[in-house]
Amino acid sequence: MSETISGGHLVAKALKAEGVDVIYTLCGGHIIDIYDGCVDEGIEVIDVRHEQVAAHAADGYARITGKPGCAVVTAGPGTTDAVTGVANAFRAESPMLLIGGQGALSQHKMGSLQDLPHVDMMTPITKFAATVPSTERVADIVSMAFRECYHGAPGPSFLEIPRDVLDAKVPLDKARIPKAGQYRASTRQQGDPEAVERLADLLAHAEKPCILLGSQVWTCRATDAAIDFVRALNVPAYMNGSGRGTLPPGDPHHFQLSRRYAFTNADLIIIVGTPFDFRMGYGKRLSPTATVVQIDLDYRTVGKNRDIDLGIVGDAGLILAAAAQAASGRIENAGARRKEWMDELRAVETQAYEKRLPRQLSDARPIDPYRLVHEINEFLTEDTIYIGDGGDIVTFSGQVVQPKSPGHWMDPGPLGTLGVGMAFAMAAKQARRDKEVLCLFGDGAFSLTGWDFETMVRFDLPFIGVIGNNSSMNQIRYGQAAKYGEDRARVGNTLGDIRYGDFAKLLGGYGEEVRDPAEIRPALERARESGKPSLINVWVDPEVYAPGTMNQTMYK
Ligand SMILES: Cc1ncc(C[n+]2csc(CCOP(=O)(O)OP(=O)(O)O)c2C)c(N)n1
Ligand SMILES: [Mg+2]
Repeated sequence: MSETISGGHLVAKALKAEGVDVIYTLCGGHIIDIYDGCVDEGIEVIDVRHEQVAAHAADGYARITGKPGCAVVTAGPGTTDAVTGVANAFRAESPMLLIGGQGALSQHKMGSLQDLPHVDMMTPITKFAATVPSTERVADIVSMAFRECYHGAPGPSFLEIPRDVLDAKVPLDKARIPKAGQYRASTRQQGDPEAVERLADLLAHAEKPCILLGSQVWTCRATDAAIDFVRALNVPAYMNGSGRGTLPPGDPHHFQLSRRYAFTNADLIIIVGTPFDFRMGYGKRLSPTATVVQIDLDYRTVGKNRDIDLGIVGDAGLILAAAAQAASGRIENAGARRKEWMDELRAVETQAYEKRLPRQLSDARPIDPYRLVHEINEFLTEDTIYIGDGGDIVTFSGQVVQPKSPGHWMDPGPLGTLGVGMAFAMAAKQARRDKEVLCLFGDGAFSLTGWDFETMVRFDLPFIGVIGNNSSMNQIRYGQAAKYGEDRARVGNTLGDIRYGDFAKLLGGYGEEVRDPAEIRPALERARESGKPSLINVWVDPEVYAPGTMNQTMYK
């Protein structure tokens, strides 16, 4: 008799071929054969408390490792619970595969347990969604889904595997099992060489250039190319999303607080790997007279919402390196020529910083959120991965916290999903045991997925959790107060006064309550020392709001 293999074991072989060494999951009878396959292939199984967390963790794993992440959930509610995680990965351009169970094909449309039209549900929020029709094709279709994750800007794929397809055993020689490194090619594109030449030309003539290094700079692992580019051509750089940390704070080309000034006054603006979405005011905040260049992995993003002077589709690293090379020799004395512009921006930057500094150092009680995010910024090391998960408190941190290394900043991305924090911390710590992980939560955001703190304890994944606790969904409350008046501002946004430090202890972690600003730093140090998953619950002033919240920029 020839050797046989089941569908679940074929899934595990396909994951192994892709280099995936962990799946995030919440169990169900439809999917257990995949676990059995993972045991054979040496793939770790991390079981979480909510499928949303499994999907966010797969997204986070992809961001941290550069490999696709994988979450495995059961049919019906398991899959619907994971929708938010897939949707977040879709908007954030994060390559992950969600595998959902499904009722047996032999019971198709008969009303089997947890039967739902998963593929229809997932199609609009994935790059590829399909049913696996036969056991022989399981590994083949998993590898197809991974190929599709890398079409243009990366994104998620979804597969549902009916229970009988997954559990059946087929002769090994009948199954197609793609071999590692032999079923998909690099999708890195160099960009149209003529367009790169034009960019070099624009750079040679610009007096006041600036560049925005967006998330794709990290996705493309283009950090070195971006650094070489800004240094060789003397271009001030702003960073957003996962692009934060490309240059370390203190670097002469690292700018942050003068972004609006630069976008208003520059003569050449180069936007790399970030769409003209709400975070960019749909492109309206860029000077109408500036020459605008947009570089992106996805042709659909280039020129969307705002006209551009030059668009280049392709890999950020290859394009920046080629443009720097083409411009070198053509730019005479870029350093001296742009010194005045750089000085001008630095002055704006310094003024904005000094204006805010007293707030950052405030001894006020209740604690000024600026003080909390200032303390966190001071506490971060080059090896701390920073995660933000919340509303107003995270808006504060976006202004003040500066990651010290590339790839050390994680936020949900343009879906603005509360609840990513625990999952991102889980993926980051699991993939990079050598790193410290710090997550700042709003108390509202924390409570969406906070039970997975227990998973962090169970898998011994120490991290420093900080809760900016204002007993409110403050970012929303601000808008309600502004629109309906203070007497109606408290509807639907008030949370209990929860001692989350005690919650951490209950679940086996380290916890503290902090009400004195002078105690923030020592508490953070003790959390670091504890070597445990921790929650430092910092009671911040609920009556102050971040400028970004007060401008309600996210709705504009
Ligand atoms: C999943 C999800 N639900 C709802 C929202 C809408 N929302 C945006 S900010 C916010 C308040 C968050 O409260 P918290 O995390 O406590 O942060 P705070 O604003 O109080 O600092 C809410 C509910 C969202 N972004 N994501
Ligand atoms: Mg809150």
